[in-house]
Amino acid sequence: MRELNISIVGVPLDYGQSRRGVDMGPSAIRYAGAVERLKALGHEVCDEGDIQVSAVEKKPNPAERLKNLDEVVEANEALAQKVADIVKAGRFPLVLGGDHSIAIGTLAGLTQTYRNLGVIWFDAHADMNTAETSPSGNIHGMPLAVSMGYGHERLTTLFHNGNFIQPENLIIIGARSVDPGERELIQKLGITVFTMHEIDKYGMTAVMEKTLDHLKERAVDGVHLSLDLDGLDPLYTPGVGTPVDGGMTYRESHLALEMLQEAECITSAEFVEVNPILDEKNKTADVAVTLMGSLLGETLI
Ligand code: HAR
Ligand code: MN
Ligand code: MN
Ligand code: MN
Repeated sequence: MRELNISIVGVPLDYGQSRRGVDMGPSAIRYAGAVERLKALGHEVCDEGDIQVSAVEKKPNPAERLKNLDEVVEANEALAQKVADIVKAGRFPLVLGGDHSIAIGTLAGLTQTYRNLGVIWFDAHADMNTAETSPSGNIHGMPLAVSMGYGHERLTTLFHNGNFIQPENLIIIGARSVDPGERELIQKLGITVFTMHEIDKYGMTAVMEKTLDHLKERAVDGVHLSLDLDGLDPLYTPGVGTPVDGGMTYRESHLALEMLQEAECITSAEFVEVNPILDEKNKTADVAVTLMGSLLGETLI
């Protein structure tokens, strides 16, 4: 097993969507024992605390197409800087959300160093809307589009050097709720998506083998795992803001992450959308931490 120097960064941001509470995700994940679990695996772990998020609750402005754009930009700029510094220090960034809009900052920070980054996106959703296609105006439905250079200018230029994620380097796993505009962009860019249909049909083992082969062919210089807890079925992770039935099981998701661990390819990760207010006894944060264990070295025997 690789022994890593892990830097944990919390991002208590809930402005990328409309349900309050996901800002408590980092606390819930820490409470579920993330640091202890990773240390027990032999990693050196430094909890770097939380990115500061504006606490001002302003009234929603219906004229604004993108909800809370200023707040989302501000937090993501700070996150991008932090992640860039962690990578430059030779450490492994482990980001705790917060809603999925924080992937904008994480990826902007990573691409300061990685020139051909691979991204594995576990999610019920494609998160590939733009201001024009979004049915909600929620920025957590947009981070993948932004990271490939599509979307509101303030988001695509955030802490950026123009080094976007290549569409060929992205793999989405677990999708089952995709909007019409997202589908169009997926087809236009030729994104690899393993929906629940492919997982049902071929099994998770084959899906992960194809994922790993694809990233190898692309000769990526790093692989980021962005794991939205709503990728799992809400039976296992009820504490998320936008649950969608028919998701990955507990064992399927663990198998996937165990295979990533065996391949020793992951260079950064984030766990997002844990909402303790909607959860049952911190179950979703507990699952997040067990998944971190599988990703970072735990074996059953
Ligand atoms: N696609 C819908 C939208 O854009 C819902 C997005 C929900 N996204 C997340 N992150 N929970 O995956 O509003
Ligand atoms: Mn808040
Ligand atoms: Mn998401
Ligand atoms: Mn999602």
